[in-house]
Amino acid sequence: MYTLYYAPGSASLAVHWLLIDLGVPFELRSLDLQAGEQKRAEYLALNPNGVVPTLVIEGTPAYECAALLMILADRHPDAHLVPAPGAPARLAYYQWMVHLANTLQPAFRQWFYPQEAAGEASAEAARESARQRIESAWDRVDAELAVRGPWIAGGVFSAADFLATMLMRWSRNMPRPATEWPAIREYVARMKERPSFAELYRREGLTDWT
Ligand SMILES: N[C@@H](CCC(=O)N[C@@H](CS)C(=O)NCC(=O)O)C(=O)O
Repeated sequence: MYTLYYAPGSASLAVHWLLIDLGVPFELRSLDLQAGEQKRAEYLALNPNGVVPTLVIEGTPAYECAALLMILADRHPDAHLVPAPGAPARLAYYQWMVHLANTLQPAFRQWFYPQEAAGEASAEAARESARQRIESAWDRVDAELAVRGPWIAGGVFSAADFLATMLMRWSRNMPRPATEWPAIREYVARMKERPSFAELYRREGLTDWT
C-alpha cells in the first residue's frame, strides 16, 4: 500500500500521476505549503527535507520525486515503464531522469524561490539566470525529442516522461513556456491524451494547462 503526501501542482504531481496511471491503490495526504505544514515535526520525521513529495511504501517513507518514479516503475514491471537492461533506451532513461532531476528541476526551484538562491536583494538576477537555464534546457529536450522521440527515452515510453511533463507544465506562466518549442508541444499533447492526466487534474483540482 502507498500513501502520498502531496500539494496540488507541486513536485508531487508526477508521482501522483504515475500512481493513477499504474492503477494501483494509494491514499493521499494533502499538505498546505503556504501554511508551512511541510515543516512540521511530524512531517519532518517522514521527510527531513521538509518538501513534497513523500511516498510511504509499505510503511517506509521515501522522498525525491525522480527516485519515487523509478522505484514505482521497478515495483510494477507489468506496466513496462523501465526500458529493459541493455536496451539503448535504458541509458537514455537514466540519463534523462538524472538530468531532469539534477539540472532542470533545480533551475525551476531557483525560478520559483529566487531569494533562496541569492537573497532578496539579488532575487531578480537569480530568476533571470534560472529563466535562461530553463530555456536552454528546452532547446536540448526539443532537439532530442525531434531526433530520437517520441518519448524522453527515445522509442520507449517510461517513468521519465511523467517527470519531463511535470517540469514542462511548471513553465506554463514563464515568458516562454516549454510548449513554444515544436517537438515539446507535440510531446505534451501526446502525454495529455493519457486518461490518467484528466484523472490527475480532477483529483488535484487543477484547471490550467489543459
Ligand atoms: N528535490 C525534491 C524537491 C521537492 C520540492 O522542492 N518541493 C517543493 C514543491 S514543488 C516544496 O515542497 N516546497 C516547499 C518548501 O520548500 O518549503 C524532489 O524532487 O522531491
